[in-house]
Amino acid sequence: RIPAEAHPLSEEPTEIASNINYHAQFSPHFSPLKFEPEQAFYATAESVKDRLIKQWNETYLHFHKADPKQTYYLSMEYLQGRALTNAIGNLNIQDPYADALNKLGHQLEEIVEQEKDAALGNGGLGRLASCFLDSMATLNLPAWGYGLRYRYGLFKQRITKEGQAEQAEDWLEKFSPWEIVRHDVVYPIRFFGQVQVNPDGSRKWVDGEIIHALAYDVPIPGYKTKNTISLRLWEAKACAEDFNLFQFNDGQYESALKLHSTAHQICAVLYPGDTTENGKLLRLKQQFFLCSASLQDIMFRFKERNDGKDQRKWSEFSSKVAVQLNDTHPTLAIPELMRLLMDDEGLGWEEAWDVTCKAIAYTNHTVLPEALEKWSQSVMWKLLPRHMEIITEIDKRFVEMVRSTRPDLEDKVSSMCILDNSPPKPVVRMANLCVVSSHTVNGVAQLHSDILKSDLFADYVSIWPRKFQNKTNGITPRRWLRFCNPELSNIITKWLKTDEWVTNLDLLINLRKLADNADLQTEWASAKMASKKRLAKYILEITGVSIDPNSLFDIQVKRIHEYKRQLLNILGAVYRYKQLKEMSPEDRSKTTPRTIMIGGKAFATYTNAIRIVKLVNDVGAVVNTDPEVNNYLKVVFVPNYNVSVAEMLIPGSELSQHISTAGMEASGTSNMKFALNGCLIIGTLDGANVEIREEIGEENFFLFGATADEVPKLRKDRENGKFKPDPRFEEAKQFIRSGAFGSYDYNPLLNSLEGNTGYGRGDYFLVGQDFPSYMDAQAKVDEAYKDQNKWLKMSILSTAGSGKFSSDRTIAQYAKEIWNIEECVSFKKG
Ligand code: DL6
Repeated sequence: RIPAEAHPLSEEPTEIASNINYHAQFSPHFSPLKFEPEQAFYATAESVKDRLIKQWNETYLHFHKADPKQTYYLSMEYLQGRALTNAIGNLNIQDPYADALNKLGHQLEEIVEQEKDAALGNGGLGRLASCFLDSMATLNLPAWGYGLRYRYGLFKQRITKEGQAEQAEDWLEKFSPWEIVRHDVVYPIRFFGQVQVNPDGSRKWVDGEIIHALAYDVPIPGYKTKNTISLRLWEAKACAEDFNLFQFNDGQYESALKLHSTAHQICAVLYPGDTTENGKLLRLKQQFFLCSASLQDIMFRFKERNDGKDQRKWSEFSSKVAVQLNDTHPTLAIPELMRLLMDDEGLGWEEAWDVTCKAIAYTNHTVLPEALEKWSQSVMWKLLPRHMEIITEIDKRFVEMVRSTRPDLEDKVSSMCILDNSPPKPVVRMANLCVVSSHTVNGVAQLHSDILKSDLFADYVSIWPRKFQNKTNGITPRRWLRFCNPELSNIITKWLKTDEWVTNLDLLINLRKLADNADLQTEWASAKMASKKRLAKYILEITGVSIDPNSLFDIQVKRIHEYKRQLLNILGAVYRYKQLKEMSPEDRSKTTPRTIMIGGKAFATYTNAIRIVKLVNDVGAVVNTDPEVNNYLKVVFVPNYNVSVAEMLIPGSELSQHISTAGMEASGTSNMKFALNGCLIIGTLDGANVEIREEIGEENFFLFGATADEVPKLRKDRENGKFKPDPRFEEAKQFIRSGAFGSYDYNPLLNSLEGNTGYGRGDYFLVGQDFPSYMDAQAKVDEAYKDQNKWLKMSILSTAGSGKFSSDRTIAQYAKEIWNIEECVSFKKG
C-alpha cells in the first residue's frame, strides 16, 4: 500500500490551479476544446474529490484498525443538494480554490452554480438524513449512511398554465463527480423463490431471482476535521450470466434482457407511484434491496474487523454495530438480520433475536395514519417468503409474551400485534414490527414524542416504558448559515469575536445581549437587504415577477400537503388582496407592503395538493398584474423547490409560515433554518415550533391557532354542527368562487373546507377554525414590521435563540443515548 503522504495536496492557489488543469485534461469527461464554466466545475470537483478520497481512505483505515462501535443510518432518502460549496467550506479551502479558479479565468460563485442538486429525497426526512451525515462527520463519529442510488431523483417541477407539470430529474445526466464506484463491493439480493427445509430442520431461502447491489460511496467531509465518512448508495444491476445471448441473437431482445430491465426498475425513481399492484411490489423491492445490501455489508465489516481472530462471536455484534432505521421504510432490516443470522450464520432464534433487538433502533417521523406503512401479506409472502415466516414468528412470540405477562392488555392485542389479518386484505404493520423489535424508539420533537407515547404507541409504553425517547431534530449550521448566508455569518463572527459558533451553535446566545445595539442592527439590516436583493433577482429570472426588496418577504416552502395548510396561507392572501382592493388609495399607502412566496412540490397523484399549486399561481397572476394593488402585495409561486433554492430563499426571508394543524407536523426542520437566519415565524404550536418559541422567546414568535389538545374536540364539535365560520373566511372562499382568479373550478378544493364530515369534506385540517386567529396574527406582523428597529431586534433574538437546533446537538444525543458510540479520531482537529 502506498502511503497517502506520498501524494501531498497543496493549498497553494497555483498548485491547485495546476491540479484543476490536470483534471480538465486527464479526467476525460469532455473534449479538450473548451474550458467553460461547466468543464471548470467538473475539473474543480475532481480536484476536490482527490482530497476527499485521501481523507476517506485514512478515515476508513483508522476505523478498521480502531474497530470502534459504529452506527449505520439506513434511509430511503437523502436530500444532499449541491456538494462543492459544502466540501470546500468543510475542508476550509474556499479562498485558495477561489484564487485558483481566478487564475484559470473563472469565478468560484459562478462555478458552483453549474452543479445539479442530488435530490435523492422527498422532503424533511431526507434533508434531515443529510444534515445528520454532516454532523456525524464533524463530530468525528464512526458512522455511515446507507441509501439507494436512484437514477432519477425527486421530479423536477415546472409550472404551466395547467399548474404543476412533473419531469424526471436527471441528476446523473452528465455523471456525478462525487461518487466512487466500488467494483469490489457487490452483494446478491434475492427476490421471490421459496423456503427449503433442510433435514436438520434449518431453513434456507432458495430460487427466485437474484439482482446484484453495487456500492457507490459519496465521501462526506466533516467541518474542520479530516474525518470523512461515507454515504454508501446501492445501485441494482444484473450480471452477464443474466443476459440471454441465445434469445438476443434470436431477436427476442426484451426477454433476453429481462433481468437487466428488472434491475433498472429498482433504482429508477424515488417513491414510484404505488396505486397499482406493480407499483407496490416495486416499492417493497426497493426497501428490501436497501436493507439486504446494507446488512450484508455491515456483517461483512463486522467479520472483517476481527483482529486476526478466526471467528468473531455474534454476541459481540451489538457492541460493534448500531443500526438506525429512518422511519419504517427500512423495517425489513429486522427480518433480514434475523434471516442472515439464523440461516447463513447458524444462530438459534433466541440468540439471533437478542442480537437483532440490541442492534436496531427506530425513528418515527409521522403520526399521519396514511403514512404509517402497511404491506399486503400476500405480496410479502410472494416476494419475501422467508421474511414472512420470521415476521409471523416474531408476532406469535410477542402476542404470547403479552398474554402471559399482561393479561390486562388482552383487548389491545389486536391493535398491537404486527400482522393484521382482517379481511379483505391482511397486512403487516411495519411500525408495530419496528416498535416490537427495536431497543429504542424515538420521535423527532418533544410534542411529537409525547404524542407517540400518549397516543400512537401508548400501549407499548405500558410494557416497555424506557424504550421511548425524544430526539428533537436539528439542522447543520454549516450549510444552513455559514455557507448559504456568508454576509450574516461574517457579522455573527465579528460580533461574537469567534467563529466557534459554527461547531458550537449554543454560542449564538451571546448575541442576545447585543440585540439592541444600533451598529449591529445596521449591519444585520444590510446583510438581510443584500440577501433580499439577490433573492429578488433570482425570482425575476425564474418567474418573470419583479418583487420589491423593501416589502416584507414572507415565505412558506415545503412539500404541499393539506395538513401543512398552504391553503390557509393563500386564503389569507386572497382576503388581503380583497381588502386592498376595497381600500382608498390613501389607506392602501399606509399598509405594510408584502411579498408572499410559496414553493413546494405536490405528489403527482395528490389531487388537492395539485389544486393548491394551481390556486397559488392563479392568485399570483391576478394580484401581480393589478396596478392598483401590486405595490402593496405580490404573490409568487417559487417553482421546483429544492435544497439549492432553499439556500437562496432562506437568507432573504423575514417572515416564514409554519402553520400546520397542531399535532400533525412531527417536527419541521425548515422552521429551524429560517429562525437561524433571523427570520421570524408565524406558526401554530406544532412540532418543533413549540421548542423554537421557547428558545427564542414568545414575544418573538407570531402564534395563532388551536393547540394539539384542542384539535380532537374541535373536530367533534364540527361534526356536531357547532362550528360557525368567520365572515372573512367565507368572503375569501366566495371571492375565489366568483372567478376573480380565473375559470378553473376550485369548488372541489374549497368544498373540502365545508360540510361537517365526510370524505374530502368537513375541513379535517381546521383551516376555517384557525382562519380568524391566523388573520389576527398576520395583522400583528404588519404592525411589528413598521417598527424596523424592533423587528431587527426580534430577528437578532431569533438567531440568538437557535443554538439548540444544531444537528450536532441532535446527533450527539443519538450517539450517547441511543447508539452508545464515541468519537473515533485519528487526526488532530482544527
Ligand atoms: O423528521 C424529519 C421530518 C419532520 O421534520 C417532518 O415534520 C415530518 O413530516 C417528516 N416526516 C416524513 C414522514 N414520511 N414518511 N413516512 O417525511 O419528517
